[in-house]
Amino acid sequence: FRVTTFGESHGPAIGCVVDGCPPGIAIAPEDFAHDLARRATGRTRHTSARHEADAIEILSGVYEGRTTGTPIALLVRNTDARSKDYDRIAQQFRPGHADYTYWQKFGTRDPRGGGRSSARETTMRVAAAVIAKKWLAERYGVRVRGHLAQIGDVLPRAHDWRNPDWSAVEANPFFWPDAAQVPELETFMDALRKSGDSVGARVAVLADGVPPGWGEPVYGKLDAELAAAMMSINAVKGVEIGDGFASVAAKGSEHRDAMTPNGFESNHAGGILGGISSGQQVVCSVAFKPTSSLRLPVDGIDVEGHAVEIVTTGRHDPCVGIRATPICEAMLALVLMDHALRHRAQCGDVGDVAPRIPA
Ligand code: EPS
Repeated sequence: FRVTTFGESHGPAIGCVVDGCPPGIAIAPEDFAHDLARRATGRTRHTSARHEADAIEILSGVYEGRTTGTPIALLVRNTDARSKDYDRIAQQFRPGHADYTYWQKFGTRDPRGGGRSSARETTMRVAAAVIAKKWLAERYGVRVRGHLAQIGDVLPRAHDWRNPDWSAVEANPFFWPDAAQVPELETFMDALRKSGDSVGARVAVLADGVPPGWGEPVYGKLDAELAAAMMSINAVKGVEIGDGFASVAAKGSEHRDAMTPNGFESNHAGGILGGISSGQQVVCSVAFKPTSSLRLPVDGIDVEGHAVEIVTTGRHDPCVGIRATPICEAMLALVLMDHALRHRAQCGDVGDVAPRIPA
C-alpha cells in the first residue's frame, strides 16, 4: 500500500496516487469531507485564514463506487492561492523554513506559498488515509484517533492521554481533550496571534483494535516505519512510541508490561514489541515545532548572501500543531494498512495463534 503526493501550495492543484489498495472498498467523494475539514485552514480564527473547499475529485481506481485494485488518483484544486509577495520571497531565505535547504539541494525553488514544503501537501495524506481508516475499521475493527496533548507549555488538566474523552476532542477547534479548559486555550491563542509569534504542540495518536502480528522483525519494524511516517510531516521534530523518552528514567522492572491470561497489566511499550504489534493499543506522540513564518523581524540572508531583516507577512498558522491531529491519524492509518496487507501476504492467518491474551 503506497501513497505519493504531488502539487504545490500555490499551483493549480494538489493530488495523490494510492497504489496497492485492495478492490471492493466502497468509497465516494463525500467520504473525504469530514477528515479534510478537520485538517483544513480557514475554519476557525486559530488557524491560517486561507479558505479552500478541499473538494475531492476521484480520477481513477474507483468504479461504480468501489475500488478496483488499480491506482487511485485523488485531486483537490487550489482556489485561494494568492500572494503579492512572490518576488521578495524568491530573493530571501526565511529562517526556520525549508527555503534555504531546498535552494542548497536543487539550486532553484518554487517560492509560491512555500511550494512543496507548505502544510498544504498534507491534505492529500489525509485524503489517502480516509480509505485506510475505512478499510481498517471495516475489516479489523481498528480505530485510529488523535488529540492535542500539549500546546506551548499548556497541558490538559486531569485526563488520561491514552484514553481521553473523545466527544470532547471533536467538540472544539483544538482537538483538546479537556472541555473545561477550552476558553483558556482561546485566550492563549488570541494573545499569541496578536503578538505575532507562534508555538509548538504535541499530538497524541492512538490505534485501538490492532491485532497482534503486524510489523516486521528487523528492517520494516512497525515502530520504525511509524516514526519515519510521522517525521515526514512538515514541522515534526520528535516522535515517541509508548513511554518514549520517559523510558530512559524507568527501571526494567517498571517498564516491562506484565502479562496475565486476562491481558497485559500495562502498556509502556506502546503496543509494539520487537517491531511487531502486540495486540495492545498502539501509542504514538509527535512533537511539532513552532511555525517559522512570522511577522516579527528576524536576521536572515538573501540569495546573494547579504544580511537582510526578514518579516513574513500573509496568512499563517500560529500553531500548525492544531491542524496536525488528523494528519498524524492519517500517517498512523496508512502505516497500519500497509503492515496489515504485508502481514496477510506473508503469513496469511499464521499469526492467528493461541494463546492470544485480550488487549
Ligand atoms: C502555509 C501558509 C498558508 C497556509 C498553508 C500553509 O498558505 P498561504 O501561503 O497560501 O497563505 O494556509 O496551509 C494550507 C493552505 C493548508 O491547506 O494546509 C505555509 O506557509 O506552510
